[in-house]
This record gives sequence, C-alpha cells and structure tokens, in this order.
Amino acid sequence: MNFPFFKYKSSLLRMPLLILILLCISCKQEKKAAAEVTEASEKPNIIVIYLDDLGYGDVGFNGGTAIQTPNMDKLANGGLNFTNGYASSATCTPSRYALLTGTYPWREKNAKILPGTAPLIIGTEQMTLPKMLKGAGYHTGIVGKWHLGLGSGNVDWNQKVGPGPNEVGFDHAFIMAATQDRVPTVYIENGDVVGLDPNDPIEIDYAKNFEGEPTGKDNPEMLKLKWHHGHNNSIVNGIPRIGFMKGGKKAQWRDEDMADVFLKEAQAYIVSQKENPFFLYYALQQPHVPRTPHERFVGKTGLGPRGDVIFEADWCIGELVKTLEAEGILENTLIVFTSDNGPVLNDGYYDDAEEKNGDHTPWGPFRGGKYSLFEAGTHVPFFTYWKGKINPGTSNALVCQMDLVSSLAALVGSDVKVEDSEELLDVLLGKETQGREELVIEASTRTALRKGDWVMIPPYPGNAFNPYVKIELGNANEVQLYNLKKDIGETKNLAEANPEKLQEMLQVYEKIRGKNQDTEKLELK
Ligand code: NG6
Ligand code: CA
Repeated sequence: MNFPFFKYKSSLLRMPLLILILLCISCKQEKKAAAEVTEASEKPNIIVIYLDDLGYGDVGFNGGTAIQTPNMDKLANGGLNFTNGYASSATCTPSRYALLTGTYPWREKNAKILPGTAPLIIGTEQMTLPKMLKGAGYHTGIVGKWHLGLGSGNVDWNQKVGPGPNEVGFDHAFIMAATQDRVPTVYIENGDVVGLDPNDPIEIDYAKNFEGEPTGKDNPEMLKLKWHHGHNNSIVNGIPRIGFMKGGKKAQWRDEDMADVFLKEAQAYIVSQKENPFFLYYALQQPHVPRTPHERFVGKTGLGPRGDVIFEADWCIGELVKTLEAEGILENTLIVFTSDNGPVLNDGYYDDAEEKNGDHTPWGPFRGGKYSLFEAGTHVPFFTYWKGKINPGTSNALVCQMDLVSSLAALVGSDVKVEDSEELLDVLLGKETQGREELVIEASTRTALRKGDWVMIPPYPGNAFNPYVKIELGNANEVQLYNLKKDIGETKNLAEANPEKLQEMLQVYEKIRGKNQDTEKLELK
C-alpha cells in the first residue's frame, strides 16, 4: 500500500509550502512595517519657528546669559545648532520672501519693508515652501506675522481679503497683516478680519488721517507707550502706530495678548492636523516693536520689555513642544528655528531697550544689527531639531533660510527645486558638514557676498550710521573685505592687503548679482 508513503510525501510537500506561506506573510508584514517607517520618516511634520528681530546673541544656546531661554536652549542643545545660519536679508519682508519662495529677494523689486496696505508680493503662480509641501501630501498652516502684502491693491478690509497666504499655498492662515506696529491692528483668519462688527467697518490709509481721529503726534496724553521716531499715526490700545486706521474697534487686538493668541492658534492647528503630515509656519511677533509682554511676563528679565518678550517667546515655544509631546508626535516632527533679521534696541518707541540692556549683546560677536550689511543684520540664531533623527551638536556649515524649499523637498520626496535655494538636506540633518559655498546677503537695496570665511561689501556711499536705531549700516565709500574666521567682528578691512581675494569675491558677486549699479562701481580686473 502506498497510502502511508503518499501521506508522508504529501505532508512533506505541504510542510515547505506552509513554511513558504508563513515566511511570505511575515515577510510582507516586515515590508509593510518598513514601508511605514520610511513613510513616517520621509514625511515628518515640519514646524518652522520664526522669530522677529531676535539676535544671534539674545539666546542662551549662543552664549547669551542676560535673558533666560530654557525652552529654546533645550531644543537647540538637543538638535543641531548652526553657527553660520543666515536670513537672506536684514529686514523682515525680504527675508520672509526668501524663506517662503526660495528665491533671492533682490530679484523682486517689491520685497522691501511693506506698509499694511501693500499688495501681495508673492505671485500666486510662484513655487513656495507650503505649495511644495502641499504637493507632497502635507496640510499647511501659518500662524503669526505675514508681512508679504495682501490683496491686489485697495484692499477692502470688510470683505474677504485676498489673495494672501491661502492663495500661495497655506490651507490655513491666522495672521497679522504686516507688523505689530503697523495698521491694521487686527487678526485675519483665512481672509476674514476676526471679530469684525459690520456696523463698524475698518478703513486704512497710510497717507492721511481720518477726520477727527487721534494720533500719536497730536494726542500724547492718550499714549501708554511713547514714540521715539516714526510711529506717530493712529493710536490703538494706547500705542501709536505706523499708518492710519478708523473703525473695527471690536476686532482690534490687545497687544499684550498676542503671544497667547498666536500660541493657542498654533496649538489648535497642531491638534487638528496631528493625523496628517502637517507644515506649520509659526511666525512669532517677538521681539519686534512694540514690545508688549503679557502682564505675567513683565519685569521677568530686568532688561525691560525687549528682554521680557524674548522670555515670553521662549515660554510659548516650551508650550508648543508640550503640545507635540502630549499628542505623541514630537518624535515625528522636524523643527527649524530661526529669526528674520538681526537685533535692534531702539526701533522707534521709548521702551527702555537701550537703557536696560546693560552688558547684554543681542548681536553676539558680530558688528551691526538689523538694517545692516555687517554680519549682525543677517547672521541669526538657527537650529534644526528632530528627536531621535538629528544628533545633537553644532554645525559650522553655511546655510540660509532660502535653502529650506529645496532641502525640505528632498526630505519629503518632492522633485521641486528652486534655483537660488540650495538642496542642503543632509547638512540640515547633520549628516554632512559642507554647506553653501557662498551667499549674497541683503540690507535694504544693498547686497554683499559671504564666501567661505570671507565677506565682501561693495562700496555704498550712504550713511555709515543710522543715528535713530544707533546701528552701523555697513556703508563705506570703499570696498570692504573681512575674514570672519580671524576677525568675526569685521574690524579690519583687508581689501587693499588682499587684492587677489578681493578679485575672486568681486567676480563671484557679479556672477550672482549680474551687472548692476553696485557692480559698476567695483573695479573688476
Ligand atoms: C521701520 C520701522 C521699524 C520697523 C521696521 C520693520 C520706523 C521709523 N521704523 O520702518 O519700527 O517696523 O520698519 O521691521 O517706522 S521688520 O522687522 O518688519 O522689517
Ligand atoms: Ca524683523
């Protein structure tokens, strides 16, 4: 009888089949798990935390001791701190333009400090950071300062306001239009002024006042904060502003609550999008003027309101991280922290920033400050943090905020690449130490070149010093050349002593900038 044999044979045959099937199943499961891991690691949530006018030396993680910044320090020290991280420009609008579009702001003539009534300066057809991420499956949100213009001219603030952030890639937008010192002093959520009473319409004008409305100039008795230069138009919440505003009383913000309002919005956004990969651009208003810490932060640093709002911003960041932890998504979130331009003490109000500054050096080891072509204008705090993915450390690689578009595209598997935006993903993740070769930095209409350890500033005959803000602007009649490695404070102009280096710098500069008024003044050989 063959039966037992058959039985034996068939079970023999069946055994490997069973093993194979089991193997296949486990293999598939493993593959699925692997796929999930890659999925998760390629599409982490991304949060850009963007401070306004925070200096390199303001923070503990860059050696500052006057202001306690424990929450920023914890992230920076647990992440990768860049000692050569740059904003594209020494003021807000152009830096934000470069951050969001990946394009040098001097290519766009309107990328200059904008009034609250300026039209949107990013083209709705232009590639942007949120658009790129949307294309890769992200939900995208902005909370905080916009300052890139709204509408197409003559905005009616009582109707839907646009185009704006929603038209250039943000699914959700809770913003202030321009700056805290500029009208309109209201929050705008996805194009609608928040809390607007239709019976009290808003009118805005930057050229002339509305009949009978008080101003900082004519009504000093109404002010809780005095203006020093500029800032003497309409009064909102006892603070004189840039620009004139009428109506919208119920919608007007209380400056002291702004940090809490933006934080709550940012937290709510995170909670609402925790199931998606999301991108949050959290653009805090501190420590830009007017510096208005919430009452519970007043006097906390001894440096006056400027120090107190930095301390307040630090608290906000701590709370934001707590939300990520509570939702169990901190490990799956890449954080990029930086500032739109360098520091300034007196930026137009009597707020004790100068008087109470003591020995504090907001500009760190650098020369200049906000508005300056010297280093402190654009050389800003900059770190990346991704728990478990980025090893804690310091990087000396040259990086610019403009590089985020192409770099994050590489992270999320998008093929978007923008010409001026260098793909430096591995540098940002700490896997590579070689950053940019060079970078053109900007202050107002002036530009300079950083290349390797060197900086070259073309001759600019304008004022060398702005007496209002008390900052050296970087202007000089002759070309300037500094070696940052040996002379971080840009004290020794080596242009004459180093003609070869100068020529090299001039050539690279002209190659990037093209022939223009500045380069015509240069003596290229
Ligand atoms: C300047 C303001 C300054 C600040 C700056 C914009 C005056 C005199 N000065 O014109 O206070 O608002 O614009 O700063 O009005 S930024 O960080 O948004 O670029
Ligand atoms: Ca700024």
